[in-house]
Amino acid sequence: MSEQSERKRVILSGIQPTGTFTLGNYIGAVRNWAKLQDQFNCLYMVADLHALTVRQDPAALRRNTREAAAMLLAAGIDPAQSILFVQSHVPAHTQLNWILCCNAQFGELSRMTQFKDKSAKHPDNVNGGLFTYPALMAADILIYNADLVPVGQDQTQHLELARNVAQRFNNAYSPTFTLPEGYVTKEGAKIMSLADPTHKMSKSDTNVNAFILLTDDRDTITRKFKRAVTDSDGVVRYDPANKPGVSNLIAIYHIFTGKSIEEVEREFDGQGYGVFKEAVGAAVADGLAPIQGEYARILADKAYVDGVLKEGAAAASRIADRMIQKVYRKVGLLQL
Ligand code: ATP
Ligand code: LTN
Repeated sequence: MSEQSERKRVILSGIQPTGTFTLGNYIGAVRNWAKLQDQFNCLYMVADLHALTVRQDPAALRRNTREAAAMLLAAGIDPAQSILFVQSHVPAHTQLNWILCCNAQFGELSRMTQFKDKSAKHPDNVNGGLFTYPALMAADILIYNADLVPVGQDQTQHLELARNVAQRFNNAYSPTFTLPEGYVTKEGAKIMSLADPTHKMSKSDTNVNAFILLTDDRDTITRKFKRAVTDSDGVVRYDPANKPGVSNLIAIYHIFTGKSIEEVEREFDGQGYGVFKEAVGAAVADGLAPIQGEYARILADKAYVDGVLKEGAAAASRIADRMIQKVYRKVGLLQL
């Protein structure tokens, strides 16, 4: 077997500590991360620098960062198998960010829909970091030569940009970066808001009824699903184009119960939305309960969480520092 085929492929992904994780984050991204640990060399990161592209309260950001790490551990990321770290603890990411900013074009950055959406949402703070956000994300990925990046559908445009920048760099200098592929699962790649099922569920939504947080208790989960916006035809049928609210709930129920879409439709045939919503709430509450238990236990031991992050940062830095030296040399920065 050649050395190349023996090398375990590398996975990197990140999540912003902009608040408590939602069901969308869990289904679209985090749920898959633990499953990939046996098969791949995994690096998982709390993207605190990316969070700064939107104004953050310093104390809340610090708290959210530790809580995000604890939640990732609760969701099954095993520090004995994977490298778990905080983005700002590995300075090579920001070093590579600058090099990639100089290789990313204004035009391609201008086309990013997340930039357009977030600019519209925060018109008073359309900052440079928001604009170059994808270059830092490309740095996160390319610095480890990641092969696969498990994310939700909303991040595929950023991944495409990372590939383009990597390719451009490789052509301009010499082969340096692996071109990363997205790993977007078909199911649940985009969980929709419970208040407006034409928009994705987002943890920074100002309407708390729009999302389920992974820390929501059973009553809150039940209540939020009961209030979820559906439609008036009263039939539990999967049809995302015409019945986005009901289809979103079917997708969630399917993921938490393992029942196929057809089975779900049959199960609630002839029953009203009330019964269906109740069942979705119960399935989600049951599914999240073990994670919530673990989360409380892990978060109570701050020293443990911080210790994991410290070791993670050291392990990630060993890889990233080597790569940034190589890149600096290739672009012609003087080495002493
Ligand atoms: P924010 O509201 O602060 O922009 P967010 O909820 O969109 O945050 P991110 O930290 O940007 O969350 O995303 C973390 C991961 O979760 C990414 O891989 C993203 O694709 C995925 N993700 C976010 N929202 C959803 C969703 N509604 N459905 C599926 N995946 C999602
Ligand atoms: N932009 C991502 C978070 C993120 C990320 C990454 C994801 C930052 N760096 C690298 C994958 C790989 C988001 O979810 N909003």
